[in-house]
Amino acid sequence: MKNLENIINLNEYPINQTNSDEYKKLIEKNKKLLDQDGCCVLPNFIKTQSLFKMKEEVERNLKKIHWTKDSHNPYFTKDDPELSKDHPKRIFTFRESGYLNSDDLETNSDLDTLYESDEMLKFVSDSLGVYPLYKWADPLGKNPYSVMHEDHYFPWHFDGNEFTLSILIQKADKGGLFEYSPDLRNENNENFDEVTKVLRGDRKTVISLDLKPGDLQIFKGRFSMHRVTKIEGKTSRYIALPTYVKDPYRVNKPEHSKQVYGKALPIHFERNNTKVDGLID
Ligand SMILES: O=C(O)CCC(=O)C(=O)O
Ligand SMILES: [Fe+2]
Repeated sequence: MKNLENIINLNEYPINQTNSDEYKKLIEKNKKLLDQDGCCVLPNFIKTQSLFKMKEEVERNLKKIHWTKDSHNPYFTKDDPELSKDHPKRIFTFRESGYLNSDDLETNSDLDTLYESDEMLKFVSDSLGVYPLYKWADPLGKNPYSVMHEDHYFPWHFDGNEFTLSILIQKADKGGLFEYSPDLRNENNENFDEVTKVLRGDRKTVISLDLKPGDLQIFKGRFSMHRVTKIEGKTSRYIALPTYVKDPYRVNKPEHSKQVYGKALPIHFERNNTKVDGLID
């Protein structure tokens, strides 16, 4: 268990003692929240000293960040003029935000150590009740930092991977809230009508979270459409995004990777035809 005790608040969250009653209780609680709300938030999961190291890692590497100013539909696909104008694949919203991609993390970074640990994988798998669960093979998207400055906005979308953790590192003065519509689509139903409603501003199914630095959130990014509201004020928002998947081989589609992480690598083209779950992207 390499250094995990320096990163995670193991007293409160004994993810390294999977036979303990505390661990079992924790899993029960997470499962209940994930079933009820489509997400669970674990306050103070990350130790303050590690949070500080993560913040410094982001700030040391600001020059490597890939910035995007572009318009996206919720699936990160190209426009499809064959479809009617009000189809959600044709509803594009402007995004401005940046990523420190996973291949630009520092060696032995706390974020990498946490992500690569077997304890974390087991904990997420048990919390979701998904077996087997894998770390993502995508070299860019597997555990990046997302960085947003003043006025940046990350519009409604679905992720390419099934499950995402988020660890807020630095909070914006105002705005920068994570909002999601739980389980809006599933493997058998894209639910275009409801997706369109949320894109048009319907708030009926939307939950807004005011995460705190050090909180760990587990959510189902491929099924719950989500966004980050506009950043207000001078303080930038930093968040770490470790990801987990059902298929250890599949990676993002090249177009999705280009739109989100700024580039596509040979692996994205080589694995482009991997059978997926039937959802658009
Ligand atoms: O920054 C967040 O809270 C979520 C970011 C996100 O949805 C993504 O990077 O795909
Ligand atoms: Fe996302």
